[in-house]
Amino acid sequence: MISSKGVDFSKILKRYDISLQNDMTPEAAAKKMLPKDPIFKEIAECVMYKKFKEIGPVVTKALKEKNPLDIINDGLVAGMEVVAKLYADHVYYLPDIMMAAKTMEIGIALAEKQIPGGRVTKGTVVMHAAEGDPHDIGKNIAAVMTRSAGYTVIDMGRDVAVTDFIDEMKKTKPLFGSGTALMTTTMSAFPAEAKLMQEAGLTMPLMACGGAVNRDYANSFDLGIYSQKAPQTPLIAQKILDGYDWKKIRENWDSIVKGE
Ligand code: B12
Repeated sequence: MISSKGVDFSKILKRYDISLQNDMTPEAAAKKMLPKDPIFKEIAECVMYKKFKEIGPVVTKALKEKNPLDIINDGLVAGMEVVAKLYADHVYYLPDIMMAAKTMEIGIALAEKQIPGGRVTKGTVVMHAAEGDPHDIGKNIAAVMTRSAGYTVIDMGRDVAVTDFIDEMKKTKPLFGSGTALMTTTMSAFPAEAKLMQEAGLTMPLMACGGAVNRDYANSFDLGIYSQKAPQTPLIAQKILDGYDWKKIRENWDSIVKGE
């Protein structure tokens, strides 16, 4: 009878073509990119190694010592950054990403419950991921941060039709709207939305975000402003509350985000 005893599966289930192309391994990426703080490191490791059964207890334990927003940014998001790097280097595949994202989301849900505030709202923000775009992890993080900074967030989800976003903006008249695009094929939703907003007489800024977008692109159409990272959003939102319009935000962008 054939026995699998003693077989080293790591050599069989190995993409030798990829191994030849680069030296990147999860362990090498972890060494380079994982946070040094042991509590954040343990959280980030759960995400990068897709330990979705362990993340709950690990985050619950961490919440006794660390601030929930730091747990999200320095632990959960840090782990997801390693995953994105491994995906870019063809070490991880789509199923890995989906499991890692799920692990991160379990952690975010737990940390979010411990964020104080949220009773008094400073204003409403409408968020969405662009039409055709399924990437919503960054948007979800931005929504958590914006809520925790005291704003009401209407999160329209992902793959939101341009017309649905405009209808929501007309109905809610928020402080500003934000959109996320991680694909070059979906980022053109933002200038289209900005044009429709103007036709509807809406003048609030439209924050264009996500990996496909950069500051030049966001500044290339009227109403467009940029936010590179989720933690920058509350700083920009505060300026909108202070009366800054989209032009003034653009002019003062560097000083507003203060290296965040
Ligand atoms: C996770 C992921 C997926 C997941 C998405 C799960 C989900 N629910 O989001 C799944 C597996 C579904 C997926 C699918 C696809 N993906 Co994908 N995916 C990724 C990946 C690896 C990571 C993205 C991510 O979540 N990063 C972590 C988060 C935290 O980062 P982030 O979104 O950039 O957010 C940060 C900032 O951008 C910003 N931000 C983001 N949104 C917002 C919003 C606001 C308001 C603010 C202030 C800030 C902000 O703040 C965050 C950090 O602070 C990227 C690679 C990469 N390096 O980015 C590819 C990537 C985006 N995917 C890509 C592609 C091509 C696809 C597919 C088309 C693949 C395929 N062939 O099927 C499909 C989409 C099919 C479809 N149309 O339905 C390409 C896009 C290429 C391009 N330029 O167009 C990328 C870049 C990979 C690559 N290098 O080719 N993907």
